[in-house]
Amino acid sequence: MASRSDVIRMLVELTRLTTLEEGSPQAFKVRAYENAIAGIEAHPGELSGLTKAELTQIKGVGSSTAEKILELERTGTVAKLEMLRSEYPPPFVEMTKIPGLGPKTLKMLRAEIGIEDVAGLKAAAETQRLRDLPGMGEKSEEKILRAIDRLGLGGKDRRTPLVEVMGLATALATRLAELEAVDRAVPCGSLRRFSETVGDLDIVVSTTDPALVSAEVLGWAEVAEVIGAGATKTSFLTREGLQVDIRTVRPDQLGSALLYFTGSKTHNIALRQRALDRDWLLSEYGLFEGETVVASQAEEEIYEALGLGYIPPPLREGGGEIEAAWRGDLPRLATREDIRGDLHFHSDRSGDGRSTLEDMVEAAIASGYDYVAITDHGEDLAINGSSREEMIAHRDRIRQLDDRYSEITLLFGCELNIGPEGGLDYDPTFRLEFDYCVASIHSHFDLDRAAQTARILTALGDPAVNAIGHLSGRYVGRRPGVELDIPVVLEALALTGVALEINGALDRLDATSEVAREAMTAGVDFVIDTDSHHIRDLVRMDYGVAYAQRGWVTAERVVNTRPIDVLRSWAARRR
Ligand code: DGT
Ligand code: CA
Ligand code: CA
Ligand code: ZN
Repeated sequence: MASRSDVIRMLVELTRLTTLEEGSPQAFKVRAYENAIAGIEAHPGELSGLTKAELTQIKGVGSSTAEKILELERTGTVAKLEMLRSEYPPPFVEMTKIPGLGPKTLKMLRAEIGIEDVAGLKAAAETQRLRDLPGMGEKSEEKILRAIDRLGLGGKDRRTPLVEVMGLATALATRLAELEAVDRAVPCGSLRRFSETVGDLDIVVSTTDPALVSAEVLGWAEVAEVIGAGATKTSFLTREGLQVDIRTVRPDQLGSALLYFTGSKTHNIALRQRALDRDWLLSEYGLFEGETVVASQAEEEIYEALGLGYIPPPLREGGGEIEAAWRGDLPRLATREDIRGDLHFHSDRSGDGRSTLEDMVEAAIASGYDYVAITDHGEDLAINGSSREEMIAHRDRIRQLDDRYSEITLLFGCELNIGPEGGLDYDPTFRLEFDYCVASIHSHFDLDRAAQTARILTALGDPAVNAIGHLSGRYVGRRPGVELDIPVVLEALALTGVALEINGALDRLDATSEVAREAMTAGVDFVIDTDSHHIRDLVRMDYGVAYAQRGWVTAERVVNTRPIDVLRSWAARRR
């Protein structure tokens, strides 16, 4: 039986492959699938069991999409999708990540010189076989090679951005946890440590029936190729080439297994050494003194037996966390419970916003927030931005809603756009009318380090600016961030009290955890927020918090852990 998420996954894949087939994301069929996805997401309830007539009642769902949903329901697959998959296998689709290679170019490369994957493309660029093709030149060859290198698509040890793995990890773990014989199923490894890319996905399952788990896994639609199926470990590759390792353990050994398979390797080795110092042995099966189990059930018990406080997974990178735990001065990290509001939040006032102001505010209330700053884009961001007049009208709506909802305080905010020389939207006086502003870079990513640094310094000097959004502007696995003189930027942030944003969007996670840790030392304040453009984006707060922990960010330094009055006077202090 096809669940809502199966249907959406099918449509998302159809959208992607049809874009290739039709040669454009604007093609009629592509738009039709996108509209169907939007309609189904907005439609409450299951789709299973609906008739064709009922399905086409859903906004955006046409007759041909309805038939595909029914086909998926009936046969577990869709012929059209299977056809597109064989025409465009994952190695071919992967090339779409390279900037400048649109569907038309990819099809041309395939037709002219038989390019099927990144390796073939790289070889063709290196041997100068691209430059004479239509629309290509020497420059294109250089750009393609640079992009392959930068995106890490070239080598053996290529990694997958967290954003491409999180949904799958959650879905698989949930599916496993629902099995009768399974106690818990937890994604571990680099994903649990919240590394922005993962080499492979590790899921630890505590169960009394490992054979059943293995049989279940081998029946999944996600399994494109089985790598191994043993007594305690089943490994497979997905169609996208991601390796998934599912490990089963006895329920009483869950703690030691979680600890071991979460890593990092460096952290594990240091822990094992501490055990050895006491003549104990630590393995994935437990902490042992000879034959006797000292601890194995829960991670906390193992840390405690070793004389350490509990170390949250994002800290387990061998960056001094064990020493800190031993001294008893692990930082009081920011947690999701500490967060009182979101300060980077779009409505459909922004051209790229996807939910109405009312829906966004209600979602914020449902998240238990005390306050939220509505930060739609400033006027400089072309079609996504709002003119001064539009902003004034928007402010009136925000104030009205603020009166209507007593449970939350709405701040009238803006995401200001940082220009190439640090200029900001509107004029200095109008900017001061906002209760709160985050300022971010959205263009001119190619400027040199000195110019980028100067641009940020100019922007944060403006008294309307409360925070710098997604500092480097990177997209993990797609676009490297701008180059900055980080110590200089951090010093300026500390001096002005402008907060450094940790953006919870999984493809951003920016500022990076390395920069965040330096910023902690430099005395910088933080804001952890979601940059939500749709009500489903609010979940990013969990991600932002986990990633901030990876940078050792403490609750006390995060401005949106503070009560509204404190937050408000902080935000207004330079206005
Ligand atoms: P990845 O997959 O490259 O993003 O990184 P991880 O950390 O997920 O590494 P992975 O998948 O090779 O192994 C998962 C965990 O298993 C790892 O974090 C720690 C543990 N582990 C793997 N190999 C070793 C080892 O040789 N010694 C120790 N002590 N632990 C290991
Ligand atoms: Ca892994
Ligand atoms: Ca692994
Ligand atoms: Zn934004």
